[in-house]
Amino acid sequence: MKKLVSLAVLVVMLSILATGCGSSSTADKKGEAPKYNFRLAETHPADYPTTLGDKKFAELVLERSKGRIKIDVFPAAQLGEEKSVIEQVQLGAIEFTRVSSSPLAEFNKQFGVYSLPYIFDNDEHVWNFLNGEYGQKMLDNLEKSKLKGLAYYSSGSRSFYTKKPVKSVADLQGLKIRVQQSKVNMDLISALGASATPMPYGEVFSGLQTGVIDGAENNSPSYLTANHFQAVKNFILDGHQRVPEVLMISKVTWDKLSEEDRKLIKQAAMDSVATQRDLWDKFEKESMDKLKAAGVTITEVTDVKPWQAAVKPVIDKYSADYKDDLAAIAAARKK
Ligand code: BDP
Repeated sequence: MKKLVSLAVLVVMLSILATGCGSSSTADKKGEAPKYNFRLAETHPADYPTTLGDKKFAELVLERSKGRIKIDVFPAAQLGEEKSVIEQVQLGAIEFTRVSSSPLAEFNKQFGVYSLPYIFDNDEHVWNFLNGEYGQKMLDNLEKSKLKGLAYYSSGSRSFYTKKPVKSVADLQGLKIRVQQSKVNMDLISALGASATPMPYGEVFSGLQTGVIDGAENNSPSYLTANHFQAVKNFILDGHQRVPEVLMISKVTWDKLSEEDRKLIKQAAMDSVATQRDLWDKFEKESMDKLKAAGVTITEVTDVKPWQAAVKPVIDKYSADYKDDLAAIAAARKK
C-alpha cells in the first residue's frame, strides 16, 4: 500500500513537472506556433532585476508578435560566461544577450569609455547620456562588431569589497583584486596600487573563498546575489564606476528579420527599460539592507577626491582615444 501511494505521488509529481517544463506555452496558447525560437543569455539569477527586465522584454515580444517570436531567457550563466556568450552572439549561435559594457569593450572599443572611473556624477547623469543621441548611436555602432545594441539597463555604481577592511586608497596597495575582463579595468586597478586579476564572474566566489583573490568590486545587488558577501565582508562605497548594461541581438539574427519584426523587437527592448530600472532601484536599496543585516561592514566615502586623484592616470591614458565620447558624456552633465 505504502509503495502504491508513493508511486501515485511520483506520477503526480512527474506530470506537474512535465506541464511546467513543456515548451507548452504561452506562445501556443496565444496564437500561432512560434516562427522563431530564440535564446537570451543572462549571467544573473532568475529573480535578479536585470533578468526580470530581460523577461519583460521577451514577454512584450511574444505578446506583440502574437506568439510568432518566442525568446527564452537562460539565467545564471547557463549558456556561458559573458565573454564567450558575446562570441557566440557574434556568430549567431545565441541570438540575444544582456551583458555589462566592460567585457563588451573587448569587442567594440568605444564601449570601453563606460569603464573609465568617475566620468558620471550620478544615475541621472548616466541616463541623460544613455537616452541622448550619442548614447543611442553607440548602440547602433555595435553593428561593426556583428552585434546590434537594443537598449541599456541600469547597474548602479561599482565599489570594492575585500577580505581585510579598506578605509582609503592606501589600504588597497598590493591586494589582489578581481576585475572584469577588460584593459581599462586592469589599468584602473593598477592605478590604485592593487594587483588586477581578471576572471569571469562565475569564478569570483570561489576565488574569494580560497584566497586566490583578496577582493573584488561590483554593485550591491551583485555583491549580494552572487554570495560574494559570504566570503568577504568589508564594502567600501567608493563608487569608482557606473558601467551600463546592454541588451543586444546578434547581427546575424537581425539581418534575417523583416523590417517589421526589427521594429517590434527594438521597441519591446526600449519598453522593457522602465521595468528593469524600477526593479533595479528598489533592489539596490533592498540589497544594501540585506548586506547590513548579514553583518557586512559598510564604509562610506565622504571625500572622493583622493580616489579620483589616484585614478587620474587612467583618464590621462585614455582621454585621447575617447575624446569625443568623453566630451559627449561631459555635455550630458549640464542638461
Ligand atoms: C555585474 C554585471 C554583470 C557582470 C558582472 C561582473 O551586471 O553583467 O558580469 O558585474 O563583474 O554588475 O562580471
